[in-house]
Amino acid sequence: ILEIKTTVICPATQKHVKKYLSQEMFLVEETGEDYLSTTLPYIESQSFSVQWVYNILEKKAEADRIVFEDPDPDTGFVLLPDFKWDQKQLDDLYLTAFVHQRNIKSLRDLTSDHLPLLRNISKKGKESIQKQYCMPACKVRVYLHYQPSYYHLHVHFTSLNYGLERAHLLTDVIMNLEADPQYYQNRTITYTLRADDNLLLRFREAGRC
Ligand code: M7G
Repeated sequence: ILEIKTTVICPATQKHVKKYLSQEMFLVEETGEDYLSTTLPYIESQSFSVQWVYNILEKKAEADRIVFEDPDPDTGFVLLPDFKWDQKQLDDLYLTAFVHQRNIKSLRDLTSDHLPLLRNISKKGKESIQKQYCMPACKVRVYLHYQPSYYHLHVHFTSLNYGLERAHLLTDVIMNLEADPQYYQNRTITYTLRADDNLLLRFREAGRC
């Protein structure tokens, strides 16, 4: 049987349309310094809206879809099915945990101060998925994307059928921060950007790509 899976995005902004058109890719090796001089000013200039995340955290949206919440302002999070998952079958399971703390943009901001938060998400997220979907932890991949599309820290919980592009496994992130509190401020992080990505333009202007 031939199966076709489609994702319908409506309404779609120009940004959505762009995301699904194929584009030449370029590799960026972003040092800690590049982040401060190029990436951070870019993120701040774009004012990417994360209002939809705040709506979820404040129960103004998708409240009925919440699978688990830990309300603690420092270590708490909300876990719910991602838009990419219709919840009809477990082989494409996809949930996302959004942290209650509002000042963590991405993996780059994480230090050893965030270890209690990360350990809490790892433990309670996996337990909730096991309880709700009878999906054992050894069947779930837990990771952060870098660069993310939205700069409010969130963690992906997916079945093993999803690709690993941009993924930084949560267990690795925790171990790296245990070994070096400033690991993600200092480390070079490599990722690809599409030719039409404005961040790539910034790296080109900076002579870094
Ligand atoms: P990302 O790693 O920042 O970006 O993840 P990516 O889409 O490039 O992977 C953000 C995640 O949030 C994605 O998996 C989106 O599908 C998901 N997402 C985006 N929006 C606008 C919503 C939403 O309103 N509700 C839910 N539940 N998930 C969303």
